[in-house]
Amino acid sequence: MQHTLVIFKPDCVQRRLVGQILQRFEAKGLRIAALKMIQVSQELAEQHYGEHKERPFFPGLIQFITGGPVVVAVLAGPEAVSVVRGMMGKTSGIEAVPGTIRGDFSVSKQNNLIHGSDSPDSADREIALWFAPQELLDYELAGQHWVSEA
Ligand code: 3AN
Repeated sequence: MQHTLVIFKPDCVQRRLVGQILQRFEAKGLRIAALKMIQVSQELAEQHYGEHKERPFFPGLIQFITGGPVVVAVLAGPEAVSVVRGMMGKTSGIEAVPGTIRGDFSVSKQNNLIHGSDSPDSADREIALWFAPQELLDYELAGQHWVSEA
């Protein structure tokens, strides 16, 4: 069982797509382990996107992610990191394949609706950045054995 961090970015909230996209993850069989809406601070944004600090799009990215409220979640399931990445599609909504979230809802590189951790190590780092340990809930879903083996 793996955990991954998903951010429903400000464009997702503003376009009223949070419910629809969260629904895809639930329908897939992932469990919501944590969920909240927050206004991202400059500091959290810079920490989260630290690896892109030198990139030309960094200032715009920070402005974008702090530009309105986000919904942030921890999703749990077998291979949750790669399952979510696959469902997201390529970074650019223009290149993302139809059927993926970005392929279906985005035509932008920056305004691509959601973030998902890109590796289990990133997931650990990001979950610790966005959530306090007590915000993650460990519970059983009814009928889970009909969804997955683990
Ligand atoms: P992903 O979200 O697919 O893992 P990353 O980690 O390469 O993509 O980039 C992080 C975020 O930076 C993207 N989600 C997107 O919002 C923004 N971004 C990436 N590349 C560009 C770009 N060329 N121009 C503008 N924004 C970008």
